[in-house]
Amino acid sequence: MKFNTKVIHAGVHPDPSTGAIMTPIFQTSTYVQDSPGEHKGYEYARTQNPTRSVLEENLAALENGNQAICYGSGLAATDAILKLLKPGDEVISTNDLYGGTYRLMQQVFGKYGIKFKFVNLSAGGNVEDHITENTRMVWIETPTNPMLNIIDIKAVAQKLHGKDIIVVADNTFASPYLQNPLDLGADLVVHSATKYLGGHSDVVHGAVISKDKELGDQLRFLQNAVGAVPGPQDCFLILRGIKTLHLRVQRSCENAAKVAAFLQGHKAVSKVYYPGLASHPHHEVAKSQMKDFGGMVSFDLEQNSEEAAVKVLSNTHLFSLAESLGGVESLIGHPASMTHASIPREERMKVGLTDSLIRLSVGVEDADDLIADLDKALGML
Ligand code: P1T
Repeated sequence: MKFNTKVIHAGVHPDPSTGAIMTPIFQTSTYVQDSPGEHKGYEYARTQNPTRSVLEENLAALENGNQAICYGSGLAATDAILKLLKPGDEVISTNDLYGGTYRLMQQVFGKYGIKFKFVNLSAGGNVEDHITENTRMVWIETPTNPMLNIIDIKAVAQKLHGKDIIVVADNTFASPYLQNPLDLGADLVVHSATKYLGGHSDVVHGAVISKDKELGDQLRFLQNAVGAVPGPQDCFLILRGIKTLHLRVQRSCENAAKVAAFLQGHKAVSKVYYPGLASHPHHEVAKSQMKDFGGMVSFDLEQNSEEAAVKVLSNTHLFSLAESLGGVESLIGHPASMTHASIPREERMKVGLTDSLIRLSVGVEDADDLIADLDKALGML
């Protein structure tokens, strides 16, 4: 089955009892058994839920994985993966990543004796320079949030081949429509399904997709043992969102390319970060591992102050000022004070995350209207 068919059909079958074409929301906490241990495959809804099972089968197919395991948020999915580790283990992570992931690693798992090294893995990266005998995981986010750096997943995975190191790729910014990290050598893919998978800014959700059965089984155990499971209604919403994933992401990419080109030619803008621009330092890597370049664009201002950024953010109307991304509507954000506020200023400045950096999630509206909205706001400077 090709991708555009999988989004609609993989794992999804009409309900056998009614013929309902949409997967029902199984709003139940438990299942009646004929006698102890004699049941229809479902015992308790933390352990199994049929709406969730359909979504998990669909997601495994979209990422070409062996199994998918769903959680109540993207960070709950990240938490589950980090729980595969034990005290003393080390993780090599990209130095430019979602602020909440950084916070979870440093402020939560750091307390349990797990050590994180945040390094520049852009393009090929020198991951091998950072490996010690305790390294057990490499955490890749690509494109990165919010600087839109690209990490060469295949190059990193090849360097780790044969070593007892789990390669994780956060595929939230690309979505499985644009990039399939398991095909490039990653062991696990993590998604904040809140974003492109859901696509309508109405649900918080997360998923991990595993290629290796043993790793998948360990995560399945953790899903039940820890219990950060999503509700069935949320699983239904993600399933419904996925049905138009290919159409939405395609339009977002087209719009983002136009917006990036406009910003590049604007005198108030000093830098545009978009992997689709030929001037992007990792454009060739992006071209080789992604189908298109995504709907996220960041840019910096000639007037490099927070006040200038706030002026722009406060004067757009179609771009709504909000955290999150990947919905049909366009959003604008200020990473330094919003999504990445938990990263110390000196750390974020090292990767170019300045006080004047602005991040856009380009939606599926008309590109001309979006550009006119930005033009007006930038004209206020
Ligand atoms: O918000 P949640 O569903 O828990 O997902 C966390 C997460 C994980 N990975 C990446 C790359 C993310 O961007 C996020 C969430 N990010 C935002 C809310 C944001 O505005 O960047």
